[in-house]
Amino acid sequence: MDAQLERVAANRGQLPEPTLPEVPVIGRSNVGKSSFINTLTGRKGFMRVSNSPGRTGAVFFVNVGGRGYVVDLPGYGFAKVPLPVKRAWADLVEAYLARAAKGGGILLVDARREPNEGDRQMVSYFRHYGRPFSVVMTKVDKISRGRWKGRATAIADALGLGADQEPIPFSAVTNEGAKRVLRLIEEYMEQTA
Ligand SMILES: Nc1nc2c(ncn2[C@@H]2O[C@H](COP(=O)(O)OP(=O)(O)OP(=O)(O)O)[C@@H](O)[C@H]2O)c(=O)[nH]1
Ligand SMILES: [Mg+2]
Repeated sequence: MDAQLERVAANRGQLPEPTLPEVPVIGRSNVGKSSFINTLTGRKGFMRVSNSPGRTGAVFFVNVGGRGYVVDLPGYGFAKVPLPVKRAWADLVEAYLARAAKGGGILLVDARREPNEGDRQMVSYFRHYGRPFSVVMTKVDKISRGRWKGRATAIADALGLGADQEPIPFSAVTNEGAKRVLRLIEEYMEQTA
């Protein structure tokens, strides 16, 4: 994926007016959002990967070949972040999602964990704003392949996903799922409604 970091918004006032389609990448802190984007670009150091979780506190707009943006959003739910910071990030994510941008979203969920309230909130945001979305199950290299299907079903049930929304297995370590996700992003960037 041909990618350039074009803009960083640290608060709602810095969010640009929507122009091209946008594909937001969203999920719990430490779920692997930045690693996910790095895998797709084929550049390990492209987005900063946190050694300690809860580090990406801004919205990053990555221009993909002039066709649209992949957007890295702050992770939610990291306990050690002070409450005022959490509120500021939640405000930023809400302001981001309330913009009239077009394009589908990607919700990342750790293959080993049960979806939480934050994940369910994101599903309801996507539905509320009429944005199509897919769920990607990250870090599948940490569990045996034989468990993928069962985890995908459990995650889909916990999030109330439709039958056509089975979570996509993904790993930034093995590149599992990368091709499928690249196709999905292209599709989402072609969407104009
Ligand atoms: N084994 C394995 N580890 C991963 C994978 N993806 C990410 N990680 C690790 O998980 C940790 C968090 O990854 P990040 O990409 O920074 O996660 P993030 O969602 O961007 O985190 P925040 O920006 O802090 O919300 C890092 O230690 C990564 O190396 C994966 O597919 N497999
Ligand atoms: Mg990050």
